[in-house]
Amino acid sequence: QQNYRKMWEALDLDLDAHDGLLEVLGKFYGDIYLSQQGRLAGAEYLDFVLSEIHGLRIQELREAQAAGRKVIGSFCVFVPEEITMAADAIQVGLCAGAEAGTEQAEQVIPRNTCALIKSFVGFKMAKLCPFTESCDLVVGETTCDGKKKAYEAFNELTPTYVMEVPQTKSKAALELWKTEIRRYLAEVEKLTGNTVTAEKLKQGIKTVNARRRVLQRLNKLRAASPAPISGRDALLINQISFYDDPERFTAKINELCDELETRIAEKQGVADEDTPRLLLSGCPMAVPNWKLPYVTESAGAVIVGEESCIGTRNFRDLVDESGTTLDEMIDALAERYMQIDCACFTPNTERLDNVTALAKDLNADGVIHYSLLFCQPYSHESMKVDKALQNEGIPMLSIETDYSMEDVEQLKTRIEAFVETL
Ligand code: BJ8
Repeated sequence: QQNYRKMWEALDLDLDAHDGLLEVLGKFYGDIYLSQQGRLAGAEYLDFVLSEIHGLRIQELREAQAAGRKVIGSFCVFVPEEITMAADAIQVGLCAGAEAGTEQAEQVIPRNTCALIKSFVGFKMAKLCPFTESCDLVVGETTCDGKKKAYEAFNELTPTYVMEVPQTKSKAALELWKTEIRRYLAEVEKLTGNTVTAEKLKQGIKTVNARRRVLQRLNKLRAASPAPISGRDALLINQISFYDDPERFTAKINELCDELETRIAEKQGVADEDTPRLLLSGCPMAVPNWKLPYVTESAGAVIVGEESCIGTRNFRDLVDESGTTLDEMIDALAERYMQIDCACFTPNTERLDNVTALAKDLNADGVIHYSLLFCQPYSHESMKVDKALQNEGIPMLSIETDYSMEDVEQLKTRIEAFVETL
């Protein structure tokens, strides 16, 4: 702790406010995670990573920086980590899952902005996040209007590079995206002083694919009944995948999956076999946003999947590994990323097929659609997702909320009522 304080000081964090944040986080974690019964032995890794969230991992990043490497932060699964890695930089997904610095944030972005955006601007302005403060560059993207405009304000606080994510899936859009990947590649080369070679990019693709594969493995195992892992723990695994070292993460989660396989063979679960199984679908849940999974699992259901960017949207598709030249690999990257079914695209009908297929694959009894308040793209799509699920006879509950705890009781009542109908 003493060493960490020096490190936090060097990062110019607001130490008192940061102490307060760690205290709340620790309490939350205890209530939501450590209180669970029958957790996996492999959850020790999750507890350790979380307990060291602002400690050991930050220290690793600082050491890497001292050795000349760069750290790049992102807020979206469109930022191609393969390229970042190929330039020997480290990419971290920045937390945007807690209410912090809201008042400060509202000085530079409108009040009717979603909680995720307010959170990342607030964390920065309140000097609370050692990840954000460790970044040599932050990479934004033109997805929703809220984020796109928030990056203009963010750039005034810290260097922010913006990738132009297309809004449609046309051929021209794919070509634009290829150009954007090349532009990003040049930017990271400039930042790091390293050249992205075909060999390095191939390695980056393999490392990120391996992480996707282990998350796919976990996802498949969750189809078992009784559910072998809680939705809370599975969400945490997905959240950690954005900032822990990729190779360590992949190895640890593979071990955890081995343990899950044994559990499944022994018909052991975290809930009884007749517990209603729910799929969460919609906006990403960034660390430490555990509110909805906690409320849902306290309302007598178990969560068996997350159709979101901190979930299947991040690992469903792999990059084709057969390319040998830089050009071929960039094409393969562009094609893979353009399969992401984010609600910011129009039209985005593939998401409707993907949600229904996932609900069936995971033997879900129902779906909770989660939109953050003021999130236009996902709120619009909740209606379409509802219709698509209805056609397949799968019930859905639509929830709109933010990060405050004020509506927890109300949410619980609604979810309990929904669960009773299943
Ligand atoms: S690829 S989902 S991570 S953009 S909740 S900020 S959409 S108003 S997060 Fe996303 Fe990339 Fe798409 Fe995924 Fe805007 Fe909505 Fe807020 Fe959102």
